[in-house]
Amino acid sequence: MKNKKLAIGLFLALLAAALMFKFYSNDAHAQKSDFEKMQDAAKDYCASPNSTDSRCLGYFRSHKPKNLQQTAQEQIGIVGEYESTGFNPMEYLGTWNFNNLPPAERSKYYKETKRPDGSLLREYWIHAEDREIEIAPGVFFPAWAYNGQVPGPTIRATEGDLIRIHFTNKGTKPHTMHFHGFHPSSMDGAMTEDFVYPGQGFTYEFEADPFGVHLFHCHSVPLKQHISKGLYGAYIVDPKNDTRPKPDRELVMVMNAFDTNLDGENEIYAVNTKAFYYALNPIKVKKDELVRIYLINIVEFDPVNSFHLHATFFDEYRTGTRQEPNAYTDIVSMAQAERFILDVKFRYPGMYMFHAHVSEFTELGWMGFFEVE
Ligand SMILES: [Cu+2]
Repeated sequence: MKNKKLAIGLFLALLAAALMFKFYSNDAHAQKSDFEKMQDAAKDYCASPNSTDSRCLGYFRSHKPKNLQQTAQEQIGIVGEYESTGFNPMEYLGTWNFNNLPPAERSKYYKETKRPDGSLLREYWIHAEDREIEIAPGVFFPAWAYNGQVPGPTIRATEGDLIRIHFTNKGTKPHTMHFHGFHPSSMDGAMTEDFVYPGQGFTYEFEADPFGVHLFHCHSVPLKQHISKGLYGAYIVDPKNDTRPKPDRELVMVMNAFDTNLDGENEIYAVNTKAFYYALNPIKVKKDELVRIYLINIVEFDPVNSFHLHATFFDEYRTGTRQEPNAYTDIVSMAQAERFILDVKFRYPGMYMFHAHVSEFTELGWMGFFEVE
């Protein structure tokens, strides 16, 4: 298992190093938009044993490979491509209340009913299940998942709405849904008497309050296992009287990680589950548009995670519970379950990296790009 962990680490570190090296060495504030060229170059990086790049020599000395990248991939059977089916991190960014589904399909999971005071009753049908998910190209993880996806479906309401969740447990362990926000103790989903056993269900109901970026997660025990296996999701509450600037784009980003060999440490890190997904598929935004990021850290086992964005600064709204930003910065550090709203504008077109400033996490998958047009 140790070898496998090392091999996965080596491969992911190489991919990160390749992408980062190429990105920095291209002088390329002029060429940054040429993502394909960068990808090609990254593919060749350290691929030749004749390379004189000092960053490659150490690897060649210790591995003597015919082709380092290929060898690293062969060792663990990674072929470098994600399966096209299943969870789509690009779609997840802008999906809440099942708005990615056609109306007939959507109505199976989500329903809005107007209430006398003008607010909405928002009903959700959520279940827990055991599901194998892809977390790096060709690397699968036996997850526990809300509606079969990690993170679970994003729930979004306006302050004062009534939320009703019809939860059923189709998995093999007792699970719950525990929401951050105001609610009575009977809706807390955290005590042993709140556990929903396999085959059973429970209806959670509470008012959406306070506004901000929150989360929900399973609160069954052992808690770290139920969270790290994938039972969590974003819960966004918009202010009733919203005085903030209106965003042109909204993106949900959940920083997560996976303990693939169950040793109590993570082997793969990501934003929205798939390692390096947004490095391989940059997020396209427009210059000067206001991009609002709902950022959540749900990484288990590591006390601190961070989010750093290149070449710009952003307004930071801590927990999103005030309408005035509390900082103007280019990095946030987050303990587990902390969340922030980040309002970002890019001044120049080009390719901009975002990543954990904890370098180990970056090398193990937590790195992506914005492609600004
Ligand atoms: Cu659980």
